[in-house]
Amino acid sequence: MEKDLLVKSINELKHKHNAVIVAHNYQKDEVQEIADLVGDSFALSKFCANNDAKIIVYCGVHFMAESAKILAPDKTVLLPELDAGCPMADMVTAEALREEKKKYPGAVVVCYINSSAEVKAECDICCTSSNAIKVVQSIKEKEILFVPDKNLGNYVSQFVPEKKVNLWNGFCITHHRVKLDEVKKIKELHKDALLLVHPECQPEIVEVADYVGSTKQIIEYATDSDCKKFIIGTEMGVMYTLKQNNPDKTFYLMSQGLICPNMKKTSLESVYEALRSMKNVIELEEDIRIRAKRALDRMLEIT
Ligand code: CIZ
Ligand code: SF4
Repeated sequence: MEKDLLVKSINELKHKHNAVIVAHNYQKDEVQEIADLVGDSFALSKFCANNDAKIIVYCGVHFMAESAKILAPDKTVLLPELDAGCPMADMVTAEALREEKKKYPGAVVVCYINSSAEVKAECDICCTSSNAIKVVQSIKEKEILFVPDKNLGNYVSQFVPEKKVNLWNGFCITHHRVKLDEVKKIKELHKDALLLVHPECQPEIVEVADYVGSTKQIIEYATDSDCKKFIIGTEMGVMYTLKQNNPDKTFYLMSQGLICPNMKKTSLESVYEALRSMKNVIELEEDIRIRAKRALDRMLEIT
């Protein structure tokens, strides 16, 4: 089907079924274009929970659609590409985490939102890359087990030097593969640009950044800044909103490797197909959902 016709058909189906389409900041441009809301995983989940739609088409990866289902259990959540997963989230399973927890009795278990509902159900408190520092600072206990992102965990541990932060050995393959050499080169090439990076990058990259933040924070920082040039150290999908919001500014991607293949699986065709067939429904066991929601609710209490 031609793009215009596809977009028209998607919109017709959306109205017919009382559906909304949400797209993560890392989705393809054409998917972001048709979404009712573009944002980070937590903003999208909250939006899903707080509107009247019956059907949510979640353009993102599996753990994100699960987060929407955790917060909006009465809605039908569709993931257009059911095998769009997050390799980092897959680096920890509930079973492996139960074993690891035995080594750290008394430690508060913090899980990055990039984790499955089953893993969240094993944790005390959840965090996003926007609020991870606040979350670890809110913890009274002296010891933390942080899963699954060792880079984000390492970054936030600097803000709680009085605590022992044990890290799970997980990472985002997309952010982790960026090398310091290429970052130095692009900085050299654009000396007047600010370097904004995601905390999923390796520590030596975070160290040379002018600003460290989540997708939302990077977009807000660049939009509010008086500077006109930025090197962007997160997945290339954020370029869409950055350019949209700031036509007078220039953005360079920190590395051409900053592309998440799972995020790019969703297409207009798969969105159309999800709405047409009502397939790819996200289901969660109620017990898991309630325990996972507890970790999300505890995060909400302090942010
Ligand atoms: O929580 C999200 O959406 C992710 C994975 C990244 C971010 O920085 O927004
Ligand atoms: Fe997972 Fe990294 Fe892709 Fe985000 S960019 S979904 S953390 S693999």
